[in-house]
Amino acid sequence: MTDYLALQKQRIDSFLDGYLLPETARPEIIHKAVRYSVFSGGKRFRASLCIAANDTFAGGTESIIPVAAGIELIHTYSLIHDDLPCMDNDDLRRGKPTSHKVFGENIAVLAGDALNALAFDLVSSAEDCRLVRILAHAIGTEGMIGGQVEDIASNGLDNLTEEDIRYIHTMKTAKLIQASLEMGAVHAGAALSRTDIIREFGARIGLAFQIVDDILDIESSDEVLGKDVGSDVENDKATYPKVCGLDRSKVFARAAIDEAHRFLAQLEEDTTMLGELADFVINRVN
Ligand code: GRG
Repeated sequence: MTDYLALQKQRIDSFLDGYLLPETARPEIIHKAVRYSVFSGGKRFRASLCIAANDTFAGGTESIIPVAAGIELIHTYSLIHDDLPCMDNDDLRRGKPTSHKVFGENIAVLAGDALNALAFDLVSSAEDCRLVRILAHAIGTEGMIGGQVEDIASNGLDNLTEEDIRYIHTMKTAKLIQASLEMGAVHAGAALSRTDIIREFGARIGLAFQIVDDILDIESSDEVLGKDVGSDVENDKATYPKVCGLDRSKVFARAAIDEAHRFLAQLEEDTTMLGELADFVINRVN
């Protein structure tokens, strides 16, 4: 699995290197900031899901790469904005100083905004407005932004229910992961009945991904994670371990991955890679 992720990362990074303007383009600071965050690391997990879903139904078409790269630009945008002083106020991301620490808050905001615009440029280049709409819905008020709003409002609260935390994680994280898979399947021309199964699969692995993120914030180290471990606890963030305890959080993550596998089993296509990506979610260390 790590080989597969490394290969997709290389394809995405090499495409983005050619697509993004050079650091010397005017105004230099914004192009430096965009490149700094895009090439600061990252597993390219969402892009890999998009490619794997596409390949499950269509078999290796290169035209998925701009679409998958666009999704990674949205993800990078969300990380830059999530780290801002007005959000989580984090100093470290992917083992490096966060964008606002290097370029200042104003440029970090604009770098995120620029990545959003560039992402839609890339996704729309596939000339299929269904892809644009799936992405727009996933990151709007009924998706990532909605989740982030509730996440912020939940800081410091002690009366969150399991339903609340499931909602926040589904919106904040799972929607983009689900959209990555759906976009891959739609691009490949998968039948609606197949795309529906992929959406159900994506919802489960997306939820598990954020639960595992919460767990790693407690059990990992700064070196392995590339960010400040324990910051969720320190900032009294809404997390699964806070609401359900560490052991039950692990049970919920496992159950979500098991459910995801049950959805995959409904497909007739070869789903080996999607299954391995689901297992990666629960086994990952960073
Ligand atoms: C960009 C639409 C938009 C909204 C901004 C800030 C914000 C609203 C939303 C934050 C969403 C967020 C940061 C969720 C966290 C998701 C998460 C688990 C990130 C880490 O993902 P990895 O592990 O990171 O895939 P790498 O570094 O590997 O790319």
